[in-house]
Amino acid sequence: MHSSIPSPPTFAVVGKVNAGKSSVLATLLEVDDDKVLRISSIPGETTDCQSFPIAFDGTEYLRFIDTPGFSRPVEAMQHIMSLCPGHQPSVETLRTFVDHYQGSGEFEDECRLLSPLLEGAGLLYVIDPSKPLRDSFIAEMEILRWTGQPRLALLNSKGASEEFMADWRSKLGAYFNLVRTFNAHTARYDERVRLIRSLLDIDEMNASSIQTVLRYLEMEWEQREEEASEAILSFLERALTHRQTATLAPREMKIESRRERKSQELAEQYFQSIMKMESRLHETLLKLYRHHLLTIEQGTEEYTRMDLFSEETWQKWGLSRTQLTMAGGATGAAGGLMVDIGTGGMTHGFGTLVGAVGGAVAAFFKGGALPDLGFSLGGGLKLESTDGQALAVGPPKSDNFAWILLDSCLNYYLQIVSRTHAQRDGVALLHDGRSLTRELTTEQRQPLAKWFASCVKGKPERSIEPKVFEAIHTALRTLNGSHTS
Ligand SMILES: Nc1nc2c(ncn2[C@@H]2O[C@H](COP(=O)(O)OP(=O)(O)OP(=O)(O)O)[C@@H](O)[C@H]2O)c(=O)[nH]1
Ligand SMILES: [Mg+2]
Repeated sequence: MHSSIPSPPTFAVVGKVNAGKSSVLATLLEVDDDKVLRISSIPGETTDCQSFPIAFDGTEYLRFIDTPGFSRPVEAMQHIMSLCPGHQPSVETLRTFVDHYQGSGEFEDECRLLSPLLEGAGLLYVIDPSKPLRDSFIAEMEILRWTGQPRLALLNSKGASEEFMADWRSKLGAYFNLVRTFNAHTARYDERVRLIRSLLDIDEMNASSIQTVLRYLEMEWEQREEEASEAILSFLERALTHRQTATLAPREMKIESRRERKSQELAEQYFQSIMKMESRLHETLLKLYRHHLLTIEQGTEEYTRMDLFSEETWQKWGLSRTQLTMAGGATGAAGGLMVDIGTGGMTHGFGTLVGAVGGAVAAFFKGGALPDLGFSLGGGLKLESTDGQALAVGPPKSDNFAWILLDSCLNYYLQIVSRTHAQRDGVALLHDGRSLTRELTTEQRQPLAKWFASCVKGKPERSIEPKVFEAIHTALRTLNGSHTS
């Protein structure tokens, strides 16, 4: 016997060319780089076996191997059977077949994909059950059964058709120890973990390594959730305490049109600053979840029609009046951007509510050019003819501004963790219009409301920060399906 059990436990991903083998691995291992793991609609893209170790702290606990697909399974099966007339082929027959054809130019793909199996690797057989079950698949399954290795069949449906599913299921049971579904284009964290947990059922011998991997994966994922919560919390603090300031010369202050223009410029800069902060948060989240191809486009068509003053906006993206009241965050502020004059913006002593900034807010979410702002600086404005005065803008005086920001964080977070690494089209994510702050519980909202109010005043209340962190963390865990309450 020249077989040696590879260490660590190894699983080869096998199947027909173009079945989605590399895609399954890309999603499972969160690899979105074509240079590392190539995915292509052209069949025969993977031509060599490629190893993907799962290692923690320098120790490898598990290994996956991407293999070229079967290209001539029926002929290969016939050749293998001809090597042992009257008997069922064994692993030794397969070895003879590989030894014979390896390097010959014939059955190259079959030899390559069988090699790790002959060295003791278990196998994940990827099939697309939206395709009919043909003889060539039966040949593949026979050959794989002859390896005698632990075998898991993975249904990776590329199409919507369920027409052949029953056919597949009835056959697979005879050839594989276990059948699981795993969609490379939709599987999220919990499904990835479930797939690795399935390996326990087909390979009891390696239970301890597989358990270790599961423990590490869970720890690592929790760490990411915590880091993401921290990033969202600090974004919210930065955004809500932000004031855009400028100094106006006394003579400029006296001319109403200058003041208005300056205020308008400041409002624009204010929203641009918030957008930059939001964009940095997005970069952090994308990096945390190992997405290098994705980008996020701030704003959507929906937002262009959004008016921060309208009841409809509150109902769609913020909290309802009742929810705000229950959270303890309702002050009755109508909405609008505060322009403070003469105080540097840190107190609202001379504050004036700037009306009609719906357009600016819309543009903030859209990320495009800002429309004209209809500013009104009338009423309660005190001017002093000293050496120049500070003009400060932000944040909008509305109970819901903070909730809308949080909603946007949660919306993008959910989209990021829902995106699989096998999807290589590098799209720009858009806010999909789904409101998630509404799904928070009153217990989660209360500390948030209190803390938001303190941030807006420019004095974030540190004592409630742990509760705020917990609320955000629970929200992310809920979105990941790792927390249910
Ligand atoms: N819609 C959809 N397409 C998928 C899915 N999995 C794979 N594909 C597509 O199927 C094609 C082949 O995917 P690969 O992962 O390269 O398949 P493979 O089995 O590794 O192919 P070879 O290495 O050439 O044998 C690509 O165009 C993928 O985008 C899926 O779950 N859904
Ligand atoms: Mg491939």
